[in-house]
Amino acid sequence: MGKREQIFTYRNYINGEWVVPDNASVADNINPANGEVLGQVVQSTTKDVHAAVKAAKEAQKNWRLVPAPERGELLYAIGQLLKERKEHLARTLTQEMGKVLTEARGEVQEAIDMAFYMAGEGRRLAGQTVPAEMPNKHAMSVRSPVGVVGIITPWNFPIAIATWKMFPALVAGNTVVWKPATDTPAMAYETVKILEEAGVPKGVVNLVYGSGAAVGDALVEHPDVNVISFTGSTEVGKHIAGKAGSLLKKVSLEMGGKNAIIVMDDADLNLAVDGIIWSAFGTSGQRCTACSRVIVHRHIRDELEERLLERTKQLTLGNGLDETVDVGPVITQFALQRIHEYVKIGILEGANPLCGGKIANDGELSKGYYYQPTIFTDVNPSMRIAQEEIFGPVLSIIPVESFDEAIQVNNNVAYGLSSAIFTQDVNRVFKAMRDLDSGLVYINAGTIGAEIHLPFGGIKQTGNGHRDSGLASLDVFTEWKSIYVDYSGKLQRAQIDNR
Ligand code: UN1
Repeated sequence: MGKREQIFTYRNYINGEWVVPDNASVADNINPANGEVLGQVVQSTTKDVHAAVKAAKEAQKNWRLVPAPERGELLYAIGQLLKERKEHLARTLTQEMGKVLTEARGEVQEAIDMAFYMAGEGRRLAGQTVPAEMPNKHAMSVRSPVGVVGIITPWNFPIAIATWKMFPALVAGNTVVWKPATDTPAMAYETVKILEEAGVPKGVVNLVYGSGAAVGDALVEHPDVNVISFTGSTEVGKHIAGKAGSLLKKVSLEMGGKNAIIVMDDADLNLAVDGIIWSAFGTSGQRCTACSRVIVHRHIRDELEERLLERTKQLTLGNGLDETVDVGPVITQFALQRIHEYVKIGILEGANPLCGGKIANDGELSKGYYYQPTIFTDVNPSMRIAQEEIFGPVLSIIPVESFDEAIQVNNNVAYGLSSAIFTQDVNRVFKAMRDLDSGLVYINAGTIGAEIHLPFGGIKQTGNGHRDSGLASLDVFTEWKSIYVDYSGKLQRAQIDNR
């Protein structure tokens, strides 16, 4: 058998069957660490989307009637399988996405945590019982499933983000059509395999692929898809919001970030340096929560820069499967070029490169897509490198004179996902908690590492008012239904007979 024939093709999963679309074109699934072709992924068509939505709509008729604790039990079984396969999943994730193994394990852990968290929710899904205005009348509100949910997820957290959305959707009684990123089809395949093995009934979760807008648009525009939950770029999010808006369709969007860490003159500098290195260069800066700005008090700027420089120079680049590697590749050649363009922009803008600034292509690295961890100093807050999301290992240091200026610089960007401050001053802590304009705020910690049982998301161009994770995610996947039961045996006219 020739090598090509052995290559696995990642297929659609529709109504419980793994299917290849008619006349399917395929794209390669590439390991960004070394350019190796790991498999091929089908490019679904709008026809596949229609078949998937039809299956999901049909399956929802029964799924919504399965008692929620039973739906939760299925999530518990899924959690167990995820736990058993954690190492395999983490290795698969590192291979196709590039993040280092320790981080890949961490991401799979998020999926496990979400499964168990939402399994428990099957026994809650709490509504409210409240007094009615009239005698012999009962009033309550319950959470009702929305129906069919369209889930569109990115490559940077292929299992965590998908499960943040899928598990609350499922426990609430919805069925799902999932379109993962075509850069990470193996993780989508492994995830759906586990759901299948755990006994998720056919049609309850369906999988389609597609790069470009056609497949996503078909999902967003389909009249039987009741909610869209999307994580990805602000540009695509706006496109989806435009379409969904005119259809009056509920859409939950999690998009970009331009997250900062503020380091005040009273900070524990060792801790701050740890937090910055981890948040800026972890996942090669490819998190929407990544720190790409450090806002530092002038008094400690030199010392902080010196320490950051020393630590950054020690970081090793390479294949994330090697446990000694600190920073893996970025996702594609295109991403690598895009990051490098930003570095060139920074230099033209007059920022001062302290280290990095180049595509890393020594020896083995030349086979993959590696960028040197880069730090710019003397960055002015209005520069493009300090305003736009780069999504790579590029950090800008912005010196400030005061706490108030630090808060102002932090907030003066289009995004509002994650902010952090290092300080020992309790008054500053409380002011920062109040005044930092973002959905996530960290005190004496970096900007990454959100936990799954708290709401995740942001304000301004980062989101549109909804949240993933935590109980807040149930608001995306349920509709409130207010119910009145009048057991008086007569017509009671609210607001009239009792006034
Ligand atoms: C993302 O980058 O889109 O808080 C998600 C974090 C992770 C999730 C990041 N738990 O950094």
